[in-house]
Amino acid sequence: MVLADHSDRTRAGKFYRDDKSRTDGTIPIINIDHHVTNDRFGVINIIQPGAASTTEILADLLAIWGTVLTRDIAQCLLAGIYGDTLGLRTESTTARTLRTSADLVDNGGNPVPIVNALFRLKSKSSVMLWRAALRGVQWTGDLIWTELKQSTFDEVGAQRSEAEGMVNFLVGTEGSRAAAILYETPTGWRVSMRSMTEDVDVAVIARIEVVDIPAPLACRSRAMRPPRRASSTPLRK
Ligand SMILES: [Mn+2]
Repeated sequence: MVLADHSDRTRAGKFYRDDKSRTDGTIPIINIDHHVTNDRFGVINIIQPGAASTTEILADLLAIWGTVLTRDIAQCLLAGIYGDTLGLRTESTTARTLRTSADLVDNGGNPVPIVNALFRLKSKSSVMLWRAALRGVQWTGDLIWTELKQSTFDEVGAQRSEAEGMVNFLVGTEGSRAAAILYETPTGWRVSMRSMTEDVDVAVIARIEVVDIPAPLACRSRAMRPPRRASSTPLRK
């Protein structure tokens, strides 16, 4: 079994939760990933933290294996790169990412439908959800944050996944050094955090990127505390 872009077994989500023996190694796992945090759970581990996306690694592997790139394969790999690099815009995007993307376009890949599907088209419920989130934006020091109540999701008929990208949108705000979105869940609050500045410990941020907070109100102020070094110095321009 090949698991791609899984930093650990639990990332297989429902497939992992429904039957943990599926990923316990009884079936040998080939683990292909680019997360620096990958815990090497496979019998074969192909981990390249320098790659901007796992599909960048897959493109190289397919070339090594002599696989003929069909238009469909090229399109899927290109979509993986665009998805993980927000359209070749993240810091993780390297010359290799751009060369691989160009090779995939040479093989019939087309960025236009990918950009439309991933970054342009959005549902009405998404827009209404974002409206609610932006109305509730607050600052705690250099931390910009907002919260989304379950009732808001219910009112606009939005899924949790429709709030994805909001934290990246907020972290691009001038004067912010970290951004957080608090989500109300049936069991408490869940926080998603991002930082764009180099002097905020990215590894710490990555570890707390998604944290479940069991008690609703008691822990909210704790969750809202900015990352340790985030409040000590002003934002570098
Ligand atoms: Mn990835």
